Amino acid sequence: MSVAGDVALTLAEADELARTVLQAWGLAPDHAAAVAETMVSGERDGCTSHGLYRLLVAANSVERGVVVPDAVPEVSEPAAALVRVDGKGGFAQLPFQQGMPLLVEKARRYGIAAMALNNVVHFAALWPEVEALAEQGLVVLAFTPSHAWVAPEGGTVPVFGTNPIAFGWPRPGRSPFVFDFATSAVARGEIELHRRAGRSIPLDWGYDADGNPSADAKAVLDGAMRTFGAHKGSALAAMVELVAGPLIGDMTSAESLAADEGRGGSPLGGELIVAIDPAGFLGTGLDAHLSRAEAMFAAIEGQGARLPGSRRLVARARSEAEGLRIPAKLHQDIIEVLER
Ligand code: NDP
Ligand code: PYC
Repeated sequence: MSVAGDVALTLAEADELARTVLQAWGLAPDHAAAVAETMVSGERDGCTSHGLYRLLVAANSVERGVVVPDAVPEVSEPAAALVRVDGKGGFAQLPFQQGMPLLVEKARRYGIAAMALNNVVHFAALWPEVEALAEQGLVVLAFTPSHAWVAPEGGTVPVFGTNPIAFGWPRPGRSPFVFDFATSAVARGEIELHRRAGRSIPLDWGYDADGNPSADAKAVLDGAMRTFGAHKGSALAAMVELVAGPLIGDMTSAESLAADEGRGGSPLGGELIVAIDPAGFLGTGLDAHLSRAEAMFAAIEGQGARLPGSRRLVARARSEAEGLRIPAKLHQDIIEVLER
C-alpha cells in the first residue's frame, strides 16, 4: 500500500524511535544510542540517504546475522601514534566513540595520529566523525571501503565500494569546514531512495547488468555503479580500498561483499581516520595561519559559491527549530520493522 505525505517528528522523538527500533532488534543499549545518534544527525542535517532510512538497512543487517548486536569493542595501541579499535563485528559507531579520546590525545602529543576501526559493520556517513574531531581543533581525514558495487573507469564490472572520503578543518569560533562524499558518482543510498520513490536516475550514475548505461535505479543496483570524475574518482576509490583495507589489515570491498554471502547486509570491514594537530607544524604561529585559511573560505563564498557542509548546517538549524518531516511511507516501513 502506498502512503502519501509526511510525518512530523521532533528530534527527541526521532531519537526515541531509532533507539526503540534498534533495541527491539537486539542491539545493546550503548550500540543503539550511538547508532541512533548518527542516524538522527543525518536526518537532521538533510542527509536522507544516511538518515532514518538507515533503520531499515540496519534492521536487515541484524536480522540476517551480519552484525553482532552486543559486540564489546576492544581498544589497543599498536604503536605510539596509532589507535586500533576492534569492533568485534558490531556497528562502527560505538568503536569510534570509544577510540576517539585516545586518538585526540595522541594527535595532540605527536602532532599526527591515526585510528583504525577493524571488523566493524558500516552503514553510515563519515561527516559526523570528522566534524566531531575537527571541533576538537584537529584536521581530519577519514576513509572506508564498502561492498564491491562500483566499476573502475573504463570497465563495467564492480570492484570498488562506494568508498567515501571525508575531511574536516577546524575554524576558530565557527563550525568546521567539512566535506564527505562517495567516490562513486553518488552514494548507493541515494540510488536506493530513487528506487523506493520510483524515480529514474541520471544515465551517468551506472550500468545495468549488461554493461549499458541505465536510468533505472534497480537495474544499476543490480549492475554496476560508476565512479565520479572518470579516472580521478576511480583512482581515489582504489586508494580508499588500500588505506582502509590492506593497510589496516582489513577487507577490501570485494572481500566484504563475499563475506556477506548474499545476505544483503551493510559492509563489513575497516575504517581509517587520520588526525593532525595544526599546532604540531605551526606552534605559536597557529592563529595567523588559520586566519589565512579563512581568507580562502571568504574568496570562495565571496563569489557566490558555497562551502561543502553549508547546506547541512542550514538544514540542521531548520531541524532544530522546526523538527523533522520524514516520508509517511518510510515511517510506516520503520514501524513495520519494529513490529516484525
Ligand atoms: P554528495 O555527492 O551529495 O556530496 C556530498 C558532499 O559534497 C557534502 O560535503 C556536500 O556538502 C558537498 N556538496 C554538495 N554539493 C555542493 C556544492 N554545490 N558546493 C559545495 N559543496 C557541495 O554525496 P554522496 O552521495 O557522494 O555521499 C553522501 C554520503 O554517503 C556521505 O556522507 C558519505 O559518507 C556516505 N557514504 C557512506 C558510505 C559508507 O560506506 N559508509 C559509502 C558511500 C557514501 P553539503 O552536505 O553541505 O551539501
Ligand atoms: O550509500 O553507498 C552508500 C553506503 C554504503 C555503505 C553505507 N552507505
